[in-house]
Amino acid sequence: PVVKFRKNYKPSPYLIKNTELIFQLFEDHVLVSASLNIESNPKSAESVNLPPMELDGVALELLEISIDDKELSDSDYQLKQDLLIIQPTTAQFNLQTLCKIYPQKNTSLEGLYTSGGKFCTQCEAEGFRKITYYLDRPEIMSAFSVRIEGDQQKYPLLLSNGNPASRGDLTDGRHFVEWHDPFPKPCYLFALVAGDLDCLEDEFTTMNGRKVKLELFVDKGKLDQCQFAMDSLKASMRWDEEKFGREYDLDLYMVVAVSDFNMGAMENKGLNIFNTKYVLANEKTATDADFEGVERVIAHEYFHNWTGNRVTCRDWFQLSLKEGLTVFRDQKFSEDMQSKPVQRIDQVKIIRSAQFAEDSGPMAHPIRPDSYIEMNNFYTVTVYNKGAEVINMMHTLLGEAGFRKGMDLYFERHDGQAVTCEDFVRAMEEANDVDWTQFRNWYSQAGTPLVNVKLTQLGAGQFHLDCEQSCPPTPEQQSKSPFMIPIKTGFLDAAGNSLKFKVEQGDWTDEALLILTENKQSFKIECDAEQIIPSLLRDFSAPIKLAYEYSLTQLATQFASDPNSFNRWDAGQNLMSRLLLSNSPTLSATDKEIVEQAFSAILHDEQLDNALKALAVQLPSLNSLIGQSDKVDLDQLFNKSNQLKQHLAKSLEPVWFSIYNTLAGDNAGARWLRNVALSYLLIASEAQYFELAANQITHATNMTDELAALQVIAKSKNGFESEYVEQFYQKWQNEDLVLDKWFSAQVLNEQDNVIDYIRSSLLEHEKFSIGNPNKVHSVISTFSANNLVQFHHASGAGYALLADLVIQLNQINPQIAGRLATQFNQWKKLDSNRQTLIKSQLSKIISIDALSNDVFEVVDKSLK
Ligand code: HT7
Ligand code: ZN
Repeated sequence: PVVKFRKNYKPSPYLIKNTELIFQLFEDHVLVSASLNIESNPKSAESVNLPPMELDGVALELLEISIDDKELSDSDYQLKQDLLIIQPTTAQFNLQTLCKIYPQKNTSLEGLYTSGGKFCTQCEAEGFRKITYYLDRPEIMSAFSVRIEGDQQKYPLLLSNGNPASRGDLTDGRHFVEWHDPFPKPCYLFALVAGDLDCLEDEFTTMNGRKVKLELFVDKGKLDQCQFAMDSLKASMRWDEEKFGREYDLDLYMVVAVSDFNMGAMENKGLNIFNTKYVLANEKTATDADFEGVERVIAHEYFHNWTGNRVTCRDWFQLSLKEGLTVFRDQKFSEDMQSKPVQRIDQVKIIRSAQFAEDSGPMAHPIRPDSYIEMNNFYTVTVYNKGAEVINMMHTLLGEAGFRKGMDLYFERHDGQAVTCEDFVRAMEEANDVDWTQFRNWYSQAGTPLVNVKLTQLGAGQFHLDCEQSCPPTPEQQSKSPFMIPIKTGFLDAAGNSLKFKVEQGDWTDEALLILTENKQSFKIECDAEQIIPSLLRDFSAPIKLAYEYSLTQLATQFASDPNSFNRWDAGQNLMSRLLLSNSPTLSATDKEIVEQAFSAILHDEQLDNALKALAVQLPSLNSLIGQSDKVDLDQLFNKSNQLKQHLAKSLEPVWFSIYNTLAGDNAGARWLRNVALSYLLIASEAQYFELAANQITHATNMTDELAALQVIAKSKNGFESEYVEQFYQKWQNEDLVLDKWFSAQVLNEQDNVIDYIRSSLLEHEKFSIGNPNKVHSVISTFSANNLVQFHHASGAGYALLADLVIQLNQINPQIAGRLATQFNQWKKLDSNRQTLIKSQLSKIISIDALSNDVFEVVDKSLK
């Protein structure tokens, strides 16, 4: 495997000005003709000498090749592993190729493939090279014209990017459509879809009065699950106009939903392709969380039209330029559409459970990576979510108006270009006249900074807040320079009331942004109170770990009354994490009581909304506890977390019962809290409360309640044999996305026979398909990421299951196999028995024949 380095970037010696493609679709193959107008690149020093031109191509059968209409002989070109090499003789020429490809056999779901009888594409990051020979790198921006020919009956719809230019009939029952995209684009944004689909049509009038046709294509019979996605699309289009002044630029916006898809969705220009999971939703089939997912992903792909498509990445090391920024934009959109603190808590949970883990594991990388073997392995929570946190810090530092000024300048300067993260930072800096030399460390350094904070009282009303930052070594980066860290801070009195204070010589305030730039820094605080409780890192103002020695009472006070909703939730998490991660093997009675009382106060707080209550009374996830630790005693952690859940379930049983019985589940927050109550009741006594769940699954009128009941039933002692689990299957066996939920609910059962059950029943089930990433995710990723008790079973059976699936998928779908393999990445934090077991599975994987680059890169780094 070849490692690519960011520092070795060189501009391409050649450009492709125009790309004309003809696709002839047949039942077992596709013919692709390409006509490329090529020019030497004036920005490349080498190009004056007309060096050999290397075009990328993978699994292509080259049938014809000519330059300027003259057919090349065998000696005029070279076919090497994944490359076609030609020797240009002029600075401008036209290259024509004809290739044969086999999309029906393409299980990698990259390039052109088939899903449910239709043709579709996925070209990001490097999938276009599986379609035709090309300069498959994002800085090559070309104007595309595409003609698609296929059987009229099987493929009445023939779609590509841009606007339809012409269509007509051919012989043998075939027809064609031609498309032209007026915006030059990198080939990773190319898309083609051919099939027979239903369409939901709508229209959007832009801020300048232009009419845009909106078309949402789904499998036949699914139109009743489309309206929410369409509404979300229109809301996103309006939001981007209002918040960022960005208008849609084509006359047509199409979204196609397919079942077999490696990620959530893809922002191809004018023709988004989506995983059905992020399009199809109605009350009966989708949960409240699913609706939020649809809204978020529809928005994310739409926002890419400006942050990604109009301004794209120069090279793949710059991925966070478009992804971090677009995640930031979809997060702000969701905050405006839903509850802001609830959204922020969800965002932070992802950072703490998945990103902190990545940052402390073998795959740690800066948001702008320095090297990669397989680019697909770098679509990570670091590039996406930490990338969004870095943008969020800019937003915090500059304020809404300053941030907008920077965005405007970025678009003004770079519209139509392929640029770098540096270009983005510079636009922000120059629009606001600030110097962000140090801020750039967030782009170049991996790892999660830790800030230790201490408060000392100097005299009456005079305090010092001493901060010390450090960042642990990560692969390839042993020592780190200090980061610029904005810490949003307030102070509370012992009763939890917000206090006025002054920082240094500043004005009296009840909230301040402390900006840490040194390794050690001290802030002088004036505050007219005896005892003050700092409320630090409000709204998670930086992606760091912060340590402050709160007493348990102080945390309980903050949990009860911090005016910052995020910090209020966080204090509860902090309180529980402290107890669960302490060295002591069990929880003391006082520990349990402190949490019980804190929960009781939250649940009886009439001002607090139900969604925040639901969040506040859930224990920190095991993943976030592991993600935050350097070493972890899993057995002790599982034990203590069970003890705490049992205690809270039992001691607050009447409260859970009353919530369950009195709360009308007529909105998402209420349904959530009521279902949390149900899960506590089943922990308190399965025998006593099983009937509630049985009754709920039988009479539920929406999927949120139906699934919540299924989850507790499937988790119960006789979960696998339960008639309700079987009834759920019978009811939903033809609804693919609901079946994914059915699979997932079962793999969360924590009893010892779950692994056998997964192997013998679920993986062998007629509705399970190893080629479908949603199914693999429902069963294997859900099991290994969310059933930690069984995944980490001391026998090693959970590890063997995951390794077997990685090996099975290695050839079928390397991208998914690589992603699955990352589930082993936390192994160095575990005890030596588990370390040995995982290491032996990793060694087994790395020694198999024909190991893909995707899996090799992950496993090799993990073993180092
Ligand atoms: N920009 C896209 C990233 C992507 C992808 C999507 C689908 C299948 C494979 C993929 N590889 C990379 C998705 C996004 O961030 O919007
Ligand atoms: Zn994206």
